[in-house]
Amino acid sequence: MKKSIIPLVGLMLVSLSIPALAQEVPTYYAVYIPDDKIPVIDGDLSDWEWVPEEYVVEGFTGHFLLPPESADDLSATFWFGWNDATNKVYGAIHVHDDHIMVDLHPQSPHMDDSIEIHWDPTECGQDPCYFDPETHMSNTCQFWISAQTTGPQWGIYSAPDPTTWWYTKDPKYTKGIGVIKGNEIYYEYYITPYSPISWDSEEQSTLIDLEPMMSVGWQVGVDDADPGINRKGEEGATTGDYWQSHSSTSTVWGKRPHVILMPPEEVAVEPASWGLIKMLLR
Ligand SMILES: [Ca+2]
Ligand SMILES: [Ca+2]
Ligand SMILES: [Ca+2]
Repeated sequence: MKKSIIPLVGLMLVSLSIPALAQEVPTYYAVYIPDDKIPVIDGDLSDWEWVPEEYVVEGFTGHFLLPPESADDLSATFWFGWNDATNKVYGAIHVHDDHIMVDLHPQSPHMDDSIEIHWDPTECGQDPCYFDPETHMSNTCQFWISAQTTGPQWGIYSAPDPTTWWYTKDPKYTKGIGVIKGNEIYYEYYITPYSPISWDSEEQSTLIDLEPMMSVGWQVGVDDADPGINRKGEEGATTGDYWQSHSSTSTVWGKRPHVILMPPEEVAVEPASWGLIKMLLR
């Protein structure tokens, strides 16, 4: 039974051998995606096979309602990237899950098998579920991607219907998808960064210009619903309340991890140089 949770930055921390970093908010590195390698958002993750292994993150860190019982219960691999010309961040997640449960909560997909992306382009630290009721503005967003087969697979909590909202209905801004194949779910997405972002219109939103070495707030949580047990760990659940595992880094670290947007020339950067990069950013 595998209960150990591999820190997302484990590879880099081991490489650096600096114990003090283990208690800090994690830092991830978004690989620079060349113009000819922009991924197609379709659930086929072969677009990401070129990414150097230093940028591929396996396992979870952070808080769980109930930790996965084993790698078969829930395990995941994460890819992060960005491109300057498109001014978008891209991501992919491969989740293995022993019981795939979708379509039970079309209005609350986090209670089914799904992922949640917290995105804070200016690292303001605001609650990602919050839109100001008067200004209709938010500085951060919490996106969800589900693999449900009915209804939308992509939206933002506390925001308008994703099928009608200007930001989520038009793929020029953002897109996400989850594709189920047996016991695997393949998620893929991109985000155009606005902060603040307006409930009402693009004109009232502020586009963030992504630049090399920029630090943004970004995390991915994975939700697992399995039959027979609910989120409180109670056996014999017979209703739709099967949500039981959720990995979330913000709870344990106090705030969202940093993601550094790597410059194009650093695609093949050696792990030994991560320490220098971290020092330059302090
Ligand atoms: Ca793809
Ligand atoms: Ca499971
Ligand atoms: Ca599940």
